[in-house]
Amino acid sequence: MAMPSLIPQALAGATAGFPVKVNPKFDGSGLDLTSYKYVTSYNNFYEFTTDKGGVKELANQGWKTDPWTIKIGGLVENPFKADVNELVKKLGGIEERIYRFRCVEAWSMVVPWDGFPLRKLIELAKPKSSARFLKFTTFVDPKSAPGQKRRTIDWPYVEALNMAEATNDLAFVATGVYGKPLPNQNGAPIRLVVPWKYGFKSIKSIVKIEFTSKRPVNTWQQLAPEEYGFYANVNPEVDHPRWSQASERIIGGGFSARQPTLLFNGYEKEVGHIYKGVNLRLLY
Ligand SMILES: Nc1nc2c(c(=O)[nH]1)N[C@H]1C(S)=C(S)[C@@H](COP(=O)(O)O)O[C@H]1N2
Ligand SMILES: [Mo]
Repeated sequence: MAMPSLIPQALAGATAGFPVKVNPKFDGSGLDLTSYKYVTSYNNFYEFTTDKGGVKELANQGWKTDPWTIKIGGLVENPFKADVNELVKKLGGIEERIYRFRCVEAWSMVVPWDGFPLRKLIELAKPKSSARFLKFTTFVDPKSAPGQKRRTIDWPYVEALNMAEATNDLAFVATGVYGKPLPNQNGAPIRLVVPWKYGFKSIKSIVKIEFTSKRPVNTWQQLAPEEYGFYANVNPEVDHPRWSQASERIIGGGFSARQPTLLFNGYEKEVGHIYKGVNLRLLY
């Protein structure tokens, strides 16, 4: 008999679209996957705690991520609200993509995400010509998320992309990981994944996406503008004021496993054109 999961299934995120097939364009050839155990137990999710090893437990003590409504609005022809499962069905399902993932704290993973390209959701919303940015907002619920009882961040956590970034084929919305619905600690039931940018851009547990004409101020930029910018593109040549970004620790790779960090986290071919003529040192 199979061991029952310690996490009640009722608390898991959106189940629509599984089982899922790997998109052959992003099949992870040449990459070593980070194990499911590390992906789901070494987490940054300040709504719960700043202790990476403690998020999993705190995010699974009754916080409900199903059902979950996401609201799309702002400068669009077609504003809408949808349950995440309904949204997945409306967009024609999900696929799996294996991406590198690089945190600004100089550690990295390789993760098989399940979800859909952000572009599909943008096409459904039909942005007006005045829309230049997408602003993403996380839930606020201090009863379920004890980290929100503390003023570490001016809640809710927000992030943003410009339109060229958001419509790039790599920009992905995940509802799962490793072929299963997203566990709460990974940002159930719906999160962003922007693999050429530092991990903090990949905002978790999204409740609202707004199309705006002005550039929104993202949470980490607001907290420490000299350390974290709007773009946050992975760049080994631009160090964080307090540490080098030239290399990264490979999570689950064993003691002292490191590798050089790549410009745009190895996705220069796909996204380099967006930043032609941009001073990446000034716009970090
Ligand atoms: N809402 C929210 N989203 C968030 C964060 C957070 O604290 N709150 N942390 C970010 C950071 S710093 C990283 S590295 C990734 C971590 O994602 P993971 O736990 O799935 O690896 O989530 C990002 N998204
Ligand atoms: Mo991060």
